[in-house]
Amino acid sequence: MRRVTLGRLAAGLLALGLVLLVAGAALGGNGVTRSPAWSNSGGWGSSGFMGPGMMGGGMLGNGSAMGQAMGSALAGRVGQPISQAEATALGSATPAGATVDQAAKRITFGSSDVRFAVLASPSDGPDLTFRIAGLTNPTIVVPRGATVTVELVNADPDMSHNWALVSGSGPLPYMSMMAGPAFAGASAAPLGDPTSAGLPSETLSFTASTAGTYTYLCQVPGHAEQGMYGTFEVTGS
Ligand SMILES: [Cu+2]
Repeated sequence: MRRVTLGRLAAGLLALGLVLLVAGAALGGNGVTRSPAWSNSGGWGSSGFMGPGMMGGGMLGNGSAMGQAMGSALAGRVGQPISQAEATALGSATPAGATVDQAAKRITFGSSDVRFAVLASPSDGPDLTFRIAGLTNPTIVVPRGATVTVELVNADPDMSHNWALVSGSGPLPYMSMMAGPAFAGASAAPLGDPTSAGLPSETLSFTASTAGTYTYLCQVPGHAEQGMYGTFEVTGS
């Protein structure tokens, strides 16, 4: 597992900010800069990121354009590049200590050390989905208190993606996708397009401290709505 340095994360977030400014300007508005929620948003995935200005600018329903702009702007800036072969292997590997039920599309972890890799939208799979242990958007089950380490790889040739865990389950209303992570640390910075150096990867980790049903999803606008999400269960009491 690799760690993304704070410096790299900061660089990525700065680049994202530039993208948002450019996107806002391109739409003929200044939705990002005028959003008062930005200053108290606490992160790119919170309400400030998708303030009313952005929503009113035609972004809703046009997530691909946003994701593509972010993908090219962030290319080579966030995460550590890995080879296509390594990414492919990560996408199909059965995580240590996990039981994979192919038919039920369910991955159950028995121990409190949970580690798995996530391929975002691999080009040889359904568009705008996650691949984990060879499955598309599987349900992931972990015991309460587990330390969860996720390696995210952007396998999409021309689109930015991230991975975050939020409260609640089922198809989510658009705005609720922009909620903060369910647990501290349970969200990744958006990754850019793969480059000649490889596919960008980053690692996040969090403690699944409260039992319940959660949703993992991509927070790039429009992506979860189009199917880039799955169920995450924390069992126990
Ligand atoms: Cu995405």
